[in-house]
Amino acid sequence: MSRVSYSEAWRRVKRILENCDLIVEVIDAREPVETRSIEIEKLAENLGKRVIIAMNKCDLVPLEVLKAWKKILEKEYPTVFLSAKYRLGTRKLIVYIKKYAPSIPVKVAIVGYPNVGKSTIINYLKGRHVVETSSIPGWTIGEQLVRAKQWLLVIDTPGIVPPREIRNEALLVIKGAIDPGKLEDPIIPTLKLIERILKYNPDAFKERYGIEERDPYRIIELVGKLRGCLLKGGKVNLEEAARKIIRDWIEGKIRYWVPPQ
Ligand SMILES: Nc1nc2c(ncn2[C@@H]2O[C@H](COP(=O)(O)OP(=O)(O)OP(=O)(O)O)[C@@H](O)[C@H]2O)c(=O)[nH]1
Ligand SMILES: [Mg+2]
Repeated sequence: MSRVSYSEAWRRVKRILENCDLIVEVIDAREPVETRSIEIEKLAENLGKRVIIAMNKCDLVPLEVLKAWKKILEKEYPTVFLSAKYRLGTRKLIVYIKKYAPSIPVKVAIVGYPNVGKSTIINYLKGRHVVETSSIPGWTIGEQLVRAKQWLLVIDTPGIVPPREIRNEALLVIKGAIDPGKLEDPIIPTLKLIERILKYNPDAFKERYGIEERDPYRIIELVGKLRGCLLKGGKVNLEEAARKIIRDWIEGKIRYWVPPQ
């Protein structure tokens, strides 16, 4: 579980969506489909509010892949790609906010799954550090209203997970939406994550850890050995090694992205 329960986070975000003028849905450019929130989009539609999709963390994905995704997503919503961390493509987001705002000044809700970079985007829009960010998913608990510009109010929100996914830890790991420190049994979700990473980048573990191995279980063992995740007696602490792999993926240290089919 995150520091705020998923159902409470969802309730808060719902209220914010009801009270804003425009919605920026932030997704992770590495996993655009998995980190899109259909629930948010449906609610926005019911409320008659416009949505802009912001594909963040674009520094981790090649340009041609980003362009291909943008083309697909734009069939449904105006889409920008950016790297809030490295301040790439961020001007385009401001241009789109201005373009799609029903009126100016505008109140924009920044929403999405945990850890996609909502708070980092807020800080970028403000031009300095005003909200807390963290590599631990589920960091932001409460909403925070920030006057980013004279004409632009932005609301930071807690990351949300739809109720039907709350118990699917393997899926949440793939979405980067759960704190690996909170997983009771990280092994099975990590095996699934490794399978997915290898599917899209067979060399990912070689690039990160120098491991040629392709068997997911052996990969956890080898990462544990290499990184000194050991139990008394010298056996590998598989849980610790698995958490390490999840953290590395969340932080973009294991390279993979999903191209459009
Ligand atoms: N590589 C990369 N990392 C980013 C980018 N934007 C944010 N991050 C990192 O992603 C992590 C999560 O960022 P936050 O802004 O805290 O994410 P959030 O969506 O507010 O997360 P919650 O509050 O947990 O819902 C942090 O470690 C950021 O430094 C980006 O454009 N590129
Ligand atoms: Mg946040």
